[in-house]
Amino acid sequence: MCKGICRRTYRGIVVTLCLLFSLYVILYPYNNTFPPAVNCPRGFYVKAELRPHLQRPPQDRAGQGAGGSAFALQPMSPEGQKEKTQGFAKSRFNQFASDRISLHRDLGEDTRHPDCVEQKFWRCLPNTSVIIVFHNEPWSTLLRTVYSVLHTAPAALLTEILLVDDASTDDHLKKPLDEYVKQLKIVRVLRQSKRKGLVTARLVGAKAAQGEVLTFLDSHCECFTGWLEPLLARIAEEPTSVVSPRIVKIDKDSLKFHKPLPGLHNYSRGTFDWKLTFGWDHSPPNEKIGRKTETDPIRTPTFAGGLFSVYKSYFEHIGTYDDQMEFWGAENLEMSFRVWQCGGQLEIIPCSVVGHIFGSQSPYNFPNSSFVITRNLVRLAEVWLDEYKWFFYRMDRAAAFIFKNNLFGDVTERHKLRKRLKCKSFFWYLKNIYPEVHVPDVYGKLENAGQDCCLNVDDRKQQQQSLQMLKCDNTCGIQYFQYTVRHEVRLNPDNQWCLHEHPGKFLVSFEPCGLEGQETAATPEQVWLFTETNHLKNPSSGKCLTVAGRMVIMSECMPTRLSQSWIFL
Ligand code: UD2
Ligand code: MN
Repeated sequence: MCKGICRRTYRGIVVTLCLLFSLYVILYPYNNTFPPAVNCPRGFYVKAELRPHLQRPPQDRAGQGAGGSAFALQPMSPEGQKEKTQGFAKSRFNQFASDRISLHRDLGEDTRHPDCVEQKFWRCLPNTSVIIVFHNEPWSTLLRTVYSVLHTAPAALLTEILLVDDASTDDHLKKPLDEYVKQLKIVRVLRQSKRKGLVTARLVGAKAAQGEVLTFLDSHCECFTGWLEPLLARIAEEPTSVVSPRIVKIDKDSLKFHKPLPGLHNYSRGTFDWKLTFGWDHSPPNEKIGRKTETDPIRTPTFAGGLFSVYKSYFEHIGTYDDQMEFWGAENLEMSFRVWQCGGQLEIIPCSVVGHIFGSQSPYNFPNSSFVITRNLVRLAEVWLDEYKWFFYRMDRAAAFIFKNNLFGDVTERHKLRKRLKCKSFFWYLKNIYPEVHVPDVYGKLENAGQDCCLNVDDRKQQQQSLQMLKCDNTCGIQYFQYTVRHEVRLNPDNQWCLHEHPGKFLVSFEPCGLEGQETAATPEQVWLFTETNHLKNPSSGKCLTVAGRMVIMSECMPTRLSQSWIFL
């Protein structure tokens, strides 16, 4: 009898295994891509299914800029020269040339990596709205952007193109534009009545969009063959991804489109410095970042911010934008830090190539432009940078001024968002997403917000009684301190002395630093956190550094107490 049971069990196991194996074989194709959507018909899109909305009209191969080539210089009449100079002054790129290049120019043969050219896509890609915001963009660059989408994006995946006008004043962008786009069917113009900047303009577009995915482009782009499918495929596979194409240069002087060079496949990624300026560097070697094929995404610490795709629902989930940021600047870093810190990922998709005209400088004249940009940066620093914001304020005096005088507006809603999404710290971001970053030491005076006084140490005897508050003029001792990545407040210039709490005694003094090796944590009595309310708090005792007359003591932390509010300047 036992034998019979064993045989039956054995047969059962074999049958189950066979069943599992057949299921695996049937479902295998999906395993390699992304979790199949419920009604995902099997198989790949065939070419005919990815036909664009509009076929490109036949192009004159010898025409100006044809195939993405440079505008050829010709002898110029004085009027031509004048037009060119004026165009440059207004748009910061060669508008004269752009106006003479076909709005439909094709970009020649597909020079992407062969793996990109051959890449196939499962019939499950989400559709997208393309959102293009603009302010006083020349007609030719705006329309070439629109046509390049219509000529390349598969009609089946392109829900609409939304052009959002950030209160342009140029006449051609008013009625003539409305009239012109009527014939393009899926193109709509939306308008902000008041000039508020690209953030709110993009939000107008995002709100109106009907596609599952939002794809943002600047108003002077040209899309290369096959740019859209890899973006959509990646977010279908990883719905918390925010993906950028590989952005190539369209030359501001000649309008030459810099196609990917065959055989040259080193990629850039986005970075930043402590002035919070966006920059590019080379992505680490493939082996180091676990890239196995040329179609794999490249993780990027930050992104340029103008060209990207994201699920509409994820864009909303992750807090869209900080809508108090005005005009231009900083929204790209804000979104980069937010996406990473709050559980998403930011990637560049190398098979997706889009060209962009990098003008000689931002052409927008808005009142107080440098103040506005810095204020936007302070908003992001206050929300996402934790104690690392002091690096920024040390580097940028204007930012420090805006911070100190509370001119950056209210960021409570953004803090609430950070809390609601349970976002990680900036320290986590640097350690895990951008470990190559250079972290400088912050050094400077420690000014108390309640009075115009600085922490001062008598340099003759570095002891408790010599720690006091004096005028911030360096006349009676040392007023320079260093705030280290390990959260110590060190005394410059010899650096061997650390601000030290004496637990249970309300006393604080400078004592020899406990931290020896780079890997160890600092002594608990010497750890100081700069809190959101600008308190210097010792986490082990929970007390805060407090000014009492000319003395400095430890006392219970009270959020609104100015005598506990410190500024590192
Ligand atoms: C980069 C981004 C840009 C944006 C900016 C920081 C790329 C290629 N470009 O600078 O998208 O993230 O960094 O803010 O990633 N615009 C308005 N209203 C304004 C100003 C600009 O609608 O007040 C439009 C403008 O017409 C353009 C877009 O916003 O379509 C971006 O402006 P840009 O092209 O001057 O920015 P860019 O490329 O120098
Ligand atoms: Mn741009």
